[in-house]
Amino acid sequence: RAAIQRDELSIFFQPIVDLETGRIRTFEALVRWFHPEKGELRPDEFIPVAEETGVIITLGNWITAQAAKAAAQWPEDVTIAVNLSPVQIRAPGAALGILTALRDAKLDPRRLELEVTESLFIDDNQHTARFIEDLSAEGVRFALDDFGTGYSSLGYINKFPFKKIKVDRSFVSGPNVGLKSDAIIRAVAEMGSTLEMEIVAEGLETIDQVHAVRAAGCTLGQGYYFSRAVPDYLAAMLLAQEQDSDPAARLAS
Ligand code: G
Ligand code: G
Ligand code: MN
Repeated sequence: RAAIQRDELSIFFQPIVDLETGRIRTFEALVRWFHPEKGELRPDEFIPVAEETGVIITLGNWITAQAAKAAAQWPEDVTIAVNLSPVQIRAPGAALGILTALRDAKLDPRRLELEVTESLFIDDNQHTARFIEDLSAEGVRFALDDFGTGYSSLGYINKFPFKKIKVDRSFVSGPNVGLKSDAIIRAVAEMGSTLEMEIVAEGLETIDQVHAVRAAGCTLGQGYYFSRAVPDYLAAMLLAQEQDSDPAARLAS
């Protein structure tokens, strides 16, 4: 709570790139905490605490509001993705909090994507379905994050209007990548193309990985190869650079 008041939190933005054109299509908002004594704290460390204490509701609304304000400065075809914790979604008035942030920032709801993980559906309830339906009706889009790590139930994809699936980075880089992970990415991408969903490969660190996931059918890519998460002024600069140079050069080597 104090961190919000003391202004120690900021939102960083990591680009998600079109694997056809090399252009930035979306920035994912990722929260950062710069503690005066402890230095940078990772969201993996403090988000769970914020969830346990309920602070995630205030924090989440703050993050969505900041992210929407930043996105309102970008070209209209660039969207913003915000991660939502299940606790945040289950809170009363959750949809209203998001719509208020959009209205205050004057951001078209179609420019907001909400990233949710499967853990949201573990104790599936009507409230969750209602939240997704209500915001979808306003034009907000939903992405299924970290796909491939949990139960990866296809039932959720069948039931909810996801526009995007984010294939977890463990399928893209690291020790467990190979023929098997490649076949899995291909199968997910094939389904995505039939259902007209975007498939994002997360964790791209090398140009070879970029080429591999594009060949496997992923339509979007994210990872250190393109950029780390950066502060808002650098995100704006990345977009400005696209005007002066050929974004497709990002995909060549
Ligand atoms: O880059 P990174 O270390 O920021 O993120 C680590 C984890 O924290 C990821 O799983 C990411 O989804 C989560 N995370 C980052 N920012 C936010 C946020 O604003 N809200 C929520 N709920 N989770 C976030
Ligand atoms: O779970 P979610 O997809 O929201 O988490 C994003 C997390 O992935 C953040 O911690 C972010 O910093 C991290 N990340 C983004 N790109 C890369 C990458 O290329 N390699 C690795 N190892 N981590 C990445
Ligand atoms: Mn995410």
